[in-house]
Amino acid sequence: MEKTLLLIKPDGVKRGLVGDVLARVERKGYTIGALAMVNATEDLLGEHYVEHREKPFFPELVEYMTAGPIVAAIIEGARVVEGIRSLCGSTEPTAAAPGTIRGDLGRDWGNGQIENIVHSSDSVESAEREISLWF
Ligand code: IDP
Ligand code: MG
Repeated sequence: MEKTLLLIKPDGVKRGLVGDVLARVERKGYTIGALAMVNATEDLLGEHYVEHREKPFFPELVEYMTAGPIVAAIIEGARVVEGIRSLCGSTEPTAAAPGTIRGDLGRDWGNGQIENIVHSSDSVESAEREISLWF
C-alpha cells in the first residue's frame, strides 16, 4: 500500500487545526497509519528539506519549523502521495485554491514567512525517505 508523510507544521498545531486537517484526510477516505508529536531539530530539518538546505530562506524555514511541536502522520492508500498533495494545495496560502487545506485555513501574516500549515511528500521516493526520518 502506498504511503505518504503529512506534517502539521507548528503554525497548524498552535492554531488548533490538527483535528480539521486530520478530519479532511479521513473524510477523503485515506487511512492514518501512524501519528506522532515531534519537536524538530535543525539536523532533522536539514535532512528533511535537503533540496532547500542551501537556499537563502533555509534559516527562516528552520525558525518556523522549530517554533513548536509538529504532528507527523503516515497516511496510506492508493495514489495517496498525489491525493494528499492535492488536498494540501499550492505552497503559498494566499494563492492556494479554496477547498484545499492551505487555501481554506492559511494566509499571509505579513512576517515574510510562508506559513502554510502542512507539508506533504512530493513523490513515492520522497515519502519513503521522509517517513524513515520522522518515524
Ligand atoms: P511545498 O511545501 O509546497 O512542497 P517547497 O517549495 O518544497 O513547497 O518549500 C518547502 C517549504 O519551505 C514551504 O512549504 C514553505 O514553508 C517554505 N518556503 C518555500 N519557499 C520559501 C520562501 O521563499 N521563503 C520562505 N519560506 C519558503
Ligand atoms: Mg516541497
